[in-house]
Amino acid sequence: MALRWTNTLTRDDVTPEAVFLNRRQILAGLGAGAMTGLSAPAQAQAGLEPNDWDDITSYCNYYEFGTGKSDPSKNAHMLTTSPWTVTIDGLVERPGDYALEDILSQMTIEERIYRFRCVEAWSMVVPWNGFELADLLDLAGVKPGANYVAFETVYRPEEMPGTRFPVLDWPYVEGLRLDEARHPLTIMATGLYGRDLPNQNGAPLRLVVPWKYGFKSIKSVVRITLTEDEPPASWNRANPREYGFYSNVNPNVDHPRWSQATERKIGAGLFARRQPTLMFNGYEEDVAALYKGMDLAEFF
Ligand SMILES: Nc1nc2c(c(=O)[nH]1)N[C@H]1C(S)=C(S)[C@@H](COP(=O)(O)O)O[C@H]1N2
Ligand SMILES: [Mo]
Repeated sequence: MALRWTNTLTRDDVTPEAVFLNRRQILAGLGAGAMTGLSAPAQAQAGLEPNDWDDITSYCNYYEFGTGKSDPSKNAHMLTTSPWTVTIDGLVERPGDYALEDILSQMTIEERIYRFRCVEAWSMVVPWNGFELADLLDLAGVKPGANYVAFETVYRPEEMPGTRFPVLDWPYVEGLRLDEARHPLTIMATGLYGRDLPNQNGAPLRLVVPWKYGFKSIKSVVRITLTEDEPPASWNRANPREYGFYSNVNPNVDHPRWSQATERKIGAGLFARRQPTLMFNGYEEDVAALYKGMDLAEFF
C-alpha cells in the first residue's frame, strides 16, 4: 500500500528534547562500549551475557505458529514479511498506512542488550536491533487526549497454522500506557545480533518492553492505535485472573499457578542455579517512577 503521508522532518525534529536527554543520560550511565540502553545498575546485574543465536531463535513463543517452544522455528517461515505495512491510527495527527521501508529510513537503529523475562519463569538476554517506539509515535504525531497505545499482530490464517486452534482470540493484541510506550527502554525491534529478525522472533517488526513479561512484547505488528481508554490485551482477555494489563516483572506477585521469585536462564545448563528474579526485571531504577503510587498487587 502506498504511503499516505509525506514529511521532511529530520530525527532532531521528531525527537522531543526530554526523551533525547533521557536517552543520553541512560547511555552516559553505561560501562565501556556497547549502546545497551541499560542503567549502570541494570547492566552490572549478573547474567547479562547474551544467549546464543540458536537459543534465541529456536526457543520461542509465537502461538500463531503453534504452542510448542520449537513450533515457531519450524513453521514461521510460512509468513510473508515483505512488503510490510504498519497502520498507525486513532488519536494521531498523521494517520495512515506506513510502509516499513519508509519508517526504517527515518529511524536510527541501535543495538540494545535486554534481559527478557518470560512468565513461565525462564529468561534470556537478547541483543536486539531496533529503534525507540517514541520516535515512531512522533512520526505519526500523538494527539492530546491519547493515553494508551494499542498493538495488533498480523492475522493470516493461511500462513499461520496455529490460528486454526482457538488458544487465543486472533489477532493477538497488546497495549501499553502512553508513558510506558514513550519510555526510552521501549523499542520496536527489527533485528537480532545485527541480522534481520527471524520470523519466529516476530519479523519484521516487534515490540520489546524489557521490564515486563515476554507476552507483552507483541510480534509482527501491523497496527498501532492511539487510544483514550485502556485497550484489550490477548492474555489478559484470555485469563484476567492470571495475566494483568500491566504485566510488570514482579517477584513479589506470584502467578496463581507458580512462583515468580526465581528464573531459569535458557542455555545455562540443566544444573545451573535458578536466578532470583529482579523487580522490573532489573530495570527498577529506570522505570519505577512510572508506577509511583500504584498498588502493583492490584495493577499486576
Ligand atoms: N503475536 C504474538 N506475539 C507474541 C506471542 C504470541 O504468541 N503471538 N508470544 C509472546 C510471549 S508469551 C513471549 S514470551 C514472547 C517471546 O518472544 P521470543 O520468542 O522472541 O523470545 O513473545 C510474545 N509475543
Ligand atoms: Mo511468555
